[in-house]
Amino acid sequence: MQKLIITCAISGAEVTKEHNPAVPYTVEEMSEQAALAYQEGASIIHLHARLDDGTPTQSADRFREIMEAIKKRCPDVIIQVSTGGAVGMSRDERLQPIVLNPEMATLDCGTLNFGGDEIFINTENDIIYFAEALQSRNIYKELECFEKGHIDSVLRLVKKGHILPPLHFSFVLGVNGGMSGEERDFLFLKDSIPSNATFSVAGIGRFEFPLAELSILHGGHVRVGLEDNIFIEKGVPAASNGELVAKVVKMAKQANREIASPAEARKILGMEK
Ligand code: KMH
Ligand code: ZN
Repeated sequence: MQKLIITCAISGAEVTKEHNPAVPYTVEEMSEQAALAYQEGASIIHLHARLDDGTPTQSADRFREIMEAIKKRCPDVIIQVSTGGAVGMSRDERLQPIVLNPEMATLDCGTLNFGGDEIFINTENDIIYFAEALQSRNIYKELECFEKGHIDSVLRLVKKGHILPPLHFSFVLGVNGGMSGEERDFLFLKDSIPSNATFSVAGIGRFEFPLAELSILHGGHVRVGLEDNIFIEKGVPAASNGELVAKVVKMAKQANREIASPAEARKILGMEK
């Protein structure tokens, strides 16, 4: 089996310090949380930017500051910029950080309810627009799929030539409004992608660790982090992103799965240009 690539989603756009005080907002906090995750075994940092008061922003200047601070502490880590941003942002607002030519970025592959009145909009034309923007800059895409229909959309757009390989999927399961994160959901998605594609799984809330375990056993990769889940175990807030990563590393060891370094992750995902 391939070595395990661990992504850490350190902050997100929705979770706040009221949920867990370790959620980073400032440049210093972002780089500190990224370093803790990296030291424990994360090779990819999934990055949203926030202002010092926690407001989500897609400002390229803010991303630049955070990325430079992270690279100072962990020079070889892969930074995966979010182009999802926060619900309600326009296409071009969301795409701002790609002017920095990050190594990797997310490509959200369909619309879904996001709880309450929120809708995270990704129309077919949005997906094509984002794919072309990333591909024209040679930025590696992680295909974020929140349900099976999103995978089908990707495969249609691959056939039409809008989305180019390599295909690396992220199944984000357990969002309030998206597909649940039970074992059968995971197996259905895993079996729905081409056999030469790679995938990672991000379980939201209580699905984080059960899905991590399944992905480890089935040859997939794993994303954890405070964006997705704020507890290290039921009712116990995680002290840091590092603690969440360390728990996955322990699970991987028990399953005899080695952890990929950033260089190994680049090879596994076919990122070398
Ligand atoms: N914050 C969500 C609305 C991504 O990073 O690409 C979107 C999101 C997905 O987190
Ligand atoms: Zn995100």
